[in-house]
Amino acid sequence: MWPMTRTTDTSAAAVPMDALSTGLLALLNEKDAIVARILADEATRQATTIELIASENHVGPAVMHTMGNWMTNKYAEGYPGKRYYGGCRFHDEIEDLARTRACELFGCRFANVQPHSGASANIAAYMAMCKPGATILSLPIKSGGHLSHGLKVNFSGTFYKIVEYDLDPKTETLDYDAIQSAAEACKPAMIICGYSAYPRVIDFARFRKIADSVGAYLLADIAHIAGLVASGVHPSPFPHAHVVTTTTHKTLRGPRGGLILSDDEETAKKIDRKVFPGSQGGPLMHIIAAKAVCFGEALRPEFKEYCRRIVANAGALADGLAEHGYRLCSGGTDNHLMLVDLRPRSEDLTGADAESWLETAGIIVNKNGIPNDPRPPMVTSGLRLGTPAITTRGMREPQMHRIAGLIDRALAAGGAEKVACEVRREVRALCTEFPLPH
Ligand code: DSN
Repeated sequence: MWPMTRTTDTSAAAVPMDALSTGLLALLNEKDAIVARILADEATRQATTIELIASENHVGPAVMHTMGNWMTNKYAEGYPGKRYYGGCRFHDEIEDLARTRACELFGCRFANVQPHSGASANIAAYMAMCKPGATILSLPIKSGGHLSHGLKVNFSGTFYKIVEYDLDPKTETLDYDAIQSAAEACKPAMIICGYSAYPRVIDFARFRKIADSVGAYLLADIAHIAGLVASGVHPSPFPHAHVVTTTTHKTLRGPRGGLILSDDEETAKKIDRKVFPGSQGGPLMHIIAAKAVCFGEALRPEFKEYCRRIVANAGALADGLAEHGYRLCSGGTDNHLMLVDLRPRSEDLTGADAESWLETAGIIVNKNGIPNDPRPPMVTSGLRLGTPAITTRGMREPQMHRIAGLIDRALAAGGAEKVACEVRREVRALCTEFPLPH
């Protein structure tokens, strides 16, 4: 069995840990005890809390430990076979492997695995598809879009003319007819679909029709749903999108990083040039190695089952919360996340309070604006919850109903310490029953 490591958080349960992690902490204890202590505390925090942030996950030991490898020592600017540095033979091999696996996983012809993040992927993809100042049609962050889809203070809002489409205010879902009209009115160079807080299926084919009708490119940012797309649990943006961007660390359960996919050779060439030298220097080859491991894991049949369970768990958690009187925006969820309107349970309850009270109880969430939220983004009337991380722990529908009950108990108590401690104890017990991958 794995050795048990007790950290400086003496209130925490002993945390099951794989041998390499235990070895790392022992090494760091000798070389840098301060960092060792901080990392051990974080490992304990993750092991003993319920992670419901929709964009987070727990990587397995293979991905985790591949991130710290020899390839971090190397500059490999350029691409396989065309590098600006010597000594890149194995970097070529690993990058080719990652690209090939990514293409197999997403059913496309070209992959650029070098973007450091989802935002970096978007920067390069926008540069490849649009000239500065071009019009981009996208969903604003307040309605579920991402900051790199056009927020004024972001590069996207600075260098492009952003026109917004919005959700249908009644159904809180995408209104494709309205998007068509918006596209006809503004004639964008590019339309962005794919979101950070949208709980429903995206009709990529419909988006492509809209894009074609006005001569626009279609970019699908599938950062949140990448795992679901790869496993066929959500429809694929291919062959509809001209370019697809994603992160690798959400439902895909890989290292923190970005990825750009495409099907057309000319587009792929433009994208490669805009990643390097357009917007990045040396690729993080150690992370690209971990991306290859992640794609290899996602190609296995058990990953498909994992993604099916993510969605089933999200449905069960949403049902559980609805039974306790919370309102699910759009009426529920089809994917890994849900937006919870707290007001029907208690008019005064804000997302900020809920986030803080739940953290005290060991349940980690993020406050999130709901469509047409009257409260500002740092307060909000809602929470965004997701099930990728708790599904990784092996939790199933019965645990989702239990977690919905724990959330309600902590929130109904208005942050009262006694109740938070009781819930915290139950959270610890659940976490012990369903340990992190090790
Ligand atoms: N910040 C991420 C999220 O939480 O959805 C998106 O990049």
